[in-house]
Amino acid sequence: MQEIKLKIAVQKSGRLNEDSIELLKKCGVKFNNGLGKLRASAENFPLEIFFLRDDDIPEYVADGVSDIGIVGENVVFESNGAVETIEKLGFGKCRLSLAVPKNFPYQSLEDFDGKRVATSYPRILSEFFRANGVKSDIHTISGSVEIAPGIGLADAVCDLVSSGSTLFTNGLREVETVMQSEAVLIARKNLDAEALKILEKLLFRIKAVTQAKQNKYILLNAPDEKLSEIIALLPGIKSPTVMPLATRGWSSVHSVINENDFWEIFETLKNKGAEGILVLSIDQMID
Ligand code: PRT
Ligand code: ZN
Repeated sequence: MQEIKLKIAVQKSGRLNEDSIELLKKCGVKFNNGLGKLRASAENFPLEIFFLRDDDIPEYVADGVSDIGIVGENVVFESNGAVETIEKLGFGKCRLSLAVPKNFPYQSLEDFDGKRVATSYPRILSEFFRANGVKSDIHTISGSVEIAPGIGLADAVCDLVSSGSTLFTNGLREVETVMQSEAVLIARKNLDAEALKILEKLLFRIKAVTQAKQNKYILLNAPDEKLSEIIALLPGIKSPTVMPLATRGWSSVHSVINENDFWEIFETLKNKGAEGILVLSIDQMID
């Protein structure tokens, strides 16, 4: 009998391609993603990988060409594919925002009434305007949205933003956020039992990888008289590991810490006498 494989669609090339592949590889899935490949079969996991344009992924998943996929939430919301969002993946973060020419005296959403707004996200934008009682004229264009006001095609734009430099260099000012977005794992509704079983196995690994990314392994040397105060700053998963150093009066403390918290408590650790602080990345983390 042939082994059942779960089919996953990832972006063929573009902003999500590398992170999607890295995520699967960190999940221990081995496959050959050589240039120009349209599909690959994993060697050690029941997974078949399809490399597609991101815009097509929700529909391919909804239609059953693929079972699951990795794509930006913005693309999922814009498509009419009946898919479920299973997990946020923490990369490809951006926002879909409204922006106006720098000299536009913007005050509130009402200012978009009767204006021409260029976007590649007509579905999301019209829903946003409808919810906010704005009647604007949405112009759908598929690329280079940011140049539309400059060439007289529109009065404003609604586009994805990450650093903001594209808007800036085109003389535009971001004024409202329509949605926040990041890469997500999507799945077809009503997957059969066997596909679900593989998905659960993969999802368990994905969670271990995404959780690990947000955390760091921290090691430091602490003077024994400050140990309890230092430990209080480093709760760890259960509690930190404390081991005596060969030098009397000193201990080594090992713990796991949220990456953002580290910079918050780093000064306090130093002030309490912590020395030799090492912060290491974690590949996988299972509570
Ligand atoms: O070929 P294919 O259709 O697969 O790819 P694509 O060209 O349609 O998409 P791609 O690779 O550009 O983006 C894939 C996904 O990455 C998007 O759907 C988002 O979910 C996510 N993402 C994250 C972004 C950005 N950040 C982003 N900054 N997608 C696009 N941009 C563009 C934006 O459209 C604008 O042109 O980058 C420019 C703005 O960037 P800043 O840094 O100047 O603000
Ligand atoms: Zn695309």
